[in-house]
Amino acid sequence: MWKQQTVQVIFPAFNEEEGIRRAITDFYDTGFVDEVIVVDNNSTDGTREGILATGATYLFEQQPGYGAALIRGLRAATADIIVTCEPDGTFSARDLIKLLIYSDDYEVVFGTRTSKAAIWSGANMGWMLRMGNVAVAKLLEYLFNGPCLTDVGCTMKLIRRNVLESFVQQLSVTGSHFQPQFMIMSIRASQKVIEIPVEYLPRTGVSKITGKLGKAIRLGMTMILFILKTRVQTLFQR
Ligand SMILES: Nc1nc2c(ncn2[C@@H]2O[C@H](COP(=O)(O)OP(=O)(O)OP(=O)(O)O)[C@@H](O)[C@H]2O)c(=O)[nH]1
Ligand SMILES: [Mg+2]
Repeated sequence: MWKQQTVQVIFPAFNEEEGIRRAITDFYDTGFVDEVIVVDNNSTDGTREGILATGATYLFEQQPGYGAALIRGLRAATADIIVTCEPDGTFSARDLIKLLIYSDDYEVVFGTRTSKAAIWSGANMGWMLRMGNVAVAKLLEYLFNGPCLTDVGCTMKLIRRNVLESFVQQLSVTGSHFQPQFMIMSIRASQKVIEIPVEYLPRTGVSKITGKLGKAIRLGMTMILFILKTRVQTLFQR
């Protein structure tokens, strides 16, 4: 609960047995979280058992993909304030408080993992990944007249339910380039969007998306094409 408003945290999880329990308890331990919802995306390790051993709500999404898991969780959300994050040890539950403080004045708060001082030693945010994220974020910012943006891959975000409800059924990107669609829809749905730095830590468990540079570059290109295509589509919508 944050100032009489309910708070839910959503985790997408694909084979995250190493970090899942700790991530769930860390968020509950902040004292502000009413419910952690974990969307298990066909995990074949002990993720399911890990979730069930905690007080978190277990959801299952059969369609593979980072976006598919997040969309399932976002559509199930009922709280006043909804926070998305990852249960892989890369985010700090303490940062929830930073997002909540901003939620007093903003409807949507994006985290950014590219602030140099907040990147921990050993975190997967080397120069290439950092600059790539900033560059693609700037493209999105300029084409959609957004707030200052420096990250297109950060899962740690906060959104108020009234804003989320205005576009949640239109979310369609089930793959790893889900975040640009979420960001574009948020910017188009609300004037009160802001990005703030969050801590970025080394991962526990195995990386599924940006752990390999080749994969990260391919994802960056997919995001650029998605942003350009969406901008062209919006020209015809007005
Ligand atoms: N790749 C992938 N991730 C999924 C899927 N379903 C849920 N996830 C979760 O989505 C989150 C993002 O995947 P990560 O492997 O952490 O990718 P990343 O955050 O880009 O990179 P690292 O954290 O550095 O490994 C994790 O919490 C995954 O467990 C899926 O089908 N595919
Ligand atoms: Mg991750």
